[in-house]
This record gives sequence, structure tokens and C-alpha cells, in this order.
Amino acid sequence: MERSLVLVKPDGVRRGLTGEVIRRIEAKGYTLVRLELREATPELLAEHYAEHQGKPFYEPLVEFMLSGPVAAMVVEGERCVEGFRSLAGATDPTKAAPGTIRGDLGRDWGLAVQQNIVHGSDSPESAEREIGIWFPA
Ligand code: RTP
Ligand code: MG
Repeated sequence: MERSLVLVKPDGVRRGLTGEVIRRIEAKGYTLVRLELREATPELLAEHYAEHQGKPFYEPLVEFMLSGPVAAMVVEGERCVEGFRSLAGATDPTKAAPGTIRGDLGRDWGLAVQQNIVHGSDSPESAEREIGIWFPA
């Protein structure tokens, strides 16, 4: 069965949207197999966001991800990686379609980085890599 790593980012946790994100995941029919509220660390984020190191938004992204607790979860279900990306919507919450998490609940705050409530793995391979980082065996 396919798995995805989903994070409710610090903005989502701060705004009390963790339950709403879980509700949408479960309503879709996916299963939560791990769930933990935790603080990220610079080391963990350097691994998680390795592909973004050196990009202009990398430093503000790490600062944002360290600004409060994150709800980390492993979601399981048929094609759930692609399925959760559909539930999440476009990266830019202003452009994200209504009906999606980012489209319904996110907006542009005019800050240095998109604070867009959730992360979802972008491929089954990324998912296994990210699950290993957040939930080492
Ligand atoms: P995610 O990895 O969080 O699921 O989001 P994504 O695939 O839609 O976006 P990605 O390109 O992987 O970027 C990772 C996160 O970096 C922040 N970002 N801000 N120009 C900006 O302000 C900007 N670009 C990227 C977002 O938090 C994005 O989710
Ligand atoms: Mg991404």
C-alpha cells in the first residue's frame, strides 16, 4: 500500500487547523498510520528540504518551519501521494483551487515564504525518503 508523509506546518498548527486537515484526509478514505506533534530541527529540515537548499526561499522556509510545532503524519492508501497533493492544492494559496486545503484555508500573507498549511510528499520515492527522516525505524 502506498504511503505519504504529510506535515501540518507551523501556520496550520498555530491556526488550529490540524483537526481539519486530518478530517479531510480521513474523509477521503486514507488511513493515518503515524501521527506526532513535534518541533523540527535545522538538521532534520536540511534533510527534508535537501532539494531546495540554495534557493532564495530556503532560509525563510527553514525559519518558518522552526517557528512552532509541526504535526507529522504517515498517510496510507491507494495512490495517496497524488491524492493528497490534490487535496492540498497549489503551492501558492492564492492560486490554489477552492475545495482544496490551501484554496479553502490559506491565503497570501505577504511574507518571505509561502505559509501554505501543509506539506505532502511529491512522489512515492520522496515519501519513503521523507518517512525515514521524520519516523526513523
Ligand atoms: P510542499 O513541499 O510543502 O508539499 O509544497 P510544494 O511541493 O507545493 O512546494 P515546493 O516547491 O516543494 O516548496 C516547498 C515549500 O517551500 C515554500 N515555498 N515558498 N516563493 C515562495 O514563497 C515559496 N516557494 C516555495 C512553501 O512552503 C512550499 O510548500
Ligand atoms: Mg515539495
